[in-house]
Amino acid sequence: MEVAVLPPGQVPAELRRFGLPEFARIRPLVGARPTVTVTGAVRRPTQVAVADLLDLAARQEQCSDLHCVTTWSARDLRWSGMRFRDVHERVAGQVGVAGAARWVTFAGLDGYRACLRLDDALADDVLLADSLDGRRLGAEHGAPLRLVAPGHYGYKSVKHLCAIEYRRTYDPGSARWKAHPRGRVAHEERSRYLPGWAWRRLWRPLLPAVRQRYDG
Ligand SMILES: Nc1nc2c(c(=O)[nH]1)N[C@H]1C(S)=C(S)[C@@H](COP(=O)(O)O)O[C@H]1N2
Ligand SMILES: [Mo]
Repeated sequence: MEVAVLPPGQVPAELRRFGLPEFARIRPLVGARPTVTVTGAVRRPTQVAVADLLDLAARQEQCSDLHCVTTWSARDLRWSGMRFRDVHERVAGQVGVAGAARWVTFAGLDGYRACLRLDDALADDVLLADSLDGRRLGAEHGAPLRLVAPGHYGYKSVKHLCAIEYRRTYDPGSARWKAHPRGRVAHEERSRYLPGWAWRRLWRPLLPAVRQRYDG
């Protein structure tokens, strides 16, 4: 039997709703016609219905793992949705994204925000997903649409997506100083200031308390 190896410092877990503790009690209500606002370093900010966004490009199916900085990993999640790159290519000209935009912040209906370097967000495996394991994404895991960025720690994969903000500069977002600007799993970029292996030891003991806030 082939046993795939998890990235350094990660342990396998079931997928459960999780996030920053301060967002644990916010379960956004998704309206009948949800939209995504495209704004920031653009000439013509716009708002697109999620339904129209999903018609912009070919649907992609992807099986990937979700790695949280607090050291749990949920494996083999079957996402379906659009490549962010395909959406970007169709919308960027329309909104007039500034040539100097190097970063992109994704925001959720709960007010949560996370920023990716634009070139990282344009990778093949970065999706705007509306489906998980063959079912429409529920309130639990990010309805109506969530970002899936498997090469980056989970805090970059914003649930309940309602805004895409192109930026000239990095934006720490909701995780503030705890966020790493790139957050690449392969480089163990868990947080800033200390190496990844040091953050493992700091984040792991906090996991049970955060779990409890989400489960309770
Ligand atoms: N809108 C929103 N997105 C979010 C978060 C959040 O609190 N709010 N938490 C992030 C973190 S830290 C993780 S690990 C994943 C967890 O995804 P899950 O709830 O589907 O397990 O969502 C990410 N996206
Ligand atoms: Mo996380």
